[in-house]
Amino acid sequence: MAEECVLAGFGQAVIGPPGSGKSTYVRAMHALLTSMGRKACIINLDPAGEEEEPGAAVSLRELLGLEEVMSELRLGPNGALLYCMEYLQTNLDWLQSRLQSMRGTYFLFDCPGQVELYTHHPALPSILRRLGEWGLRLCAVHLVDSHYCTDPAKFISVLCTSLSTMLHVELPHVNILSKMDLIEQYGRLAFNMDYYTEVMDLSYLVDHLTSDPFFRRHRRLHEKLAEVIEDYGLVTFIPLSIKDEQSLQKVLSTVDKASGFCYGDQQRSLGNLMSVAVGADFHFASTLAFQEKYVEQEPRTVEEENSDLS
Ligand SMILES: Nc1nc2c(ncn2[C@@H]2O[C@H](COP(=O)(O)OP(=O)(O)O)[C@@H](O)[C@H]2O)c(=O)[nH]1
Ligand SMILES: [Mg+2]
Repeated sequence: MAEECVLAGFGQAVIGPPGSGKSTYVRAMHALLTSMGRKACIINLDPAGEEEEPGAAVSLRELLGLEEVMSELRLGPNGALLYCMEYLQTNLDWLQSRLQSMRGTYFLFDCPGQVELYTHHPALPSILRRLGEWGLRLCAVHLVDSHYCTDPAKFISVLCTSLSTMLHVELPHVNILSKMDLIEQYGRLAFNMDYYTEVMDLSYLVDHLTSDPFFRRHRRLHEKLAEVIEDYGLVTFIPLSIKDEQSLQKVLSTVDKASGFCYGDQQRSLGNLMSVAVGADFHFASTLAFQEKYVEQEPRTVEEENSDLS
């Protein structure tokens, strides 16, 4: 089998800082996909934590554990985690053979929470790139705790991290504000929620921030940071509460558009492609039909495609 086809399929790389809700999201997304009849599995790439991720089909800990790396190489938790990712990067044949046995499944990668992996360390992007070369079309799902919306200075730093993550990871990308059910408990917001999710005119945020005497002398710095974020124009967020299935479905349909899943196989699913192109809301029955088609890998004739459209 040609190397580029060994893993033909789709999936999500779930990334973000520690505690942002990645593992919770992965479990909830797995349950949602399963309830919709879409075959999915969890791949735990986080070697940290005391307990094994429940429901993970594959875990990096089968290859090596954080604790043994810490004790054998005398590294702290952060250094040991980076070592684990570099070890995985040089032993990707292990991951390939584990994933190959589940070919056609939708993969949910639960990634570690070290921010340097997403902003400048080369291991994770290199691993994700390799997965792409094997034919796996991934979307990065980047979770950020919505708590940061309550503080303008923290929100600007979240925008900067999200932007550098998008540029570093180099995948179709969906940013999420997680734990939205807690937003009222977190405190009063200076602007309405759309302002934060759509990342509207940041001069208001800078004005609000510099009304605080402590930040006033750093106004120019914040203006410049806001300018960089606005010039790229890449960062927006989708609000998510794990208890609200509708918000999870909204995330899934955005991810499916970003990764191309909703278009189906580009050569075959003309129907899906056109329904997305005309803005028709994507319905999940067609993704299930696509998955079945995709797994059986049967080429379809033009007549069959046309009958899909009628
Ligand atoms: N209220 C609420 N708690 C959440 C939500 N998502 C995650 N959590 C909690 O946040 C904590 C950290 O979540 P976890 O998935 O372990 O984060 P990870 O370190 O990014 O994998 C856990 O206690 C979760 O129960 C959410 O949408 N709402
Ligand atoms: Mg986790």
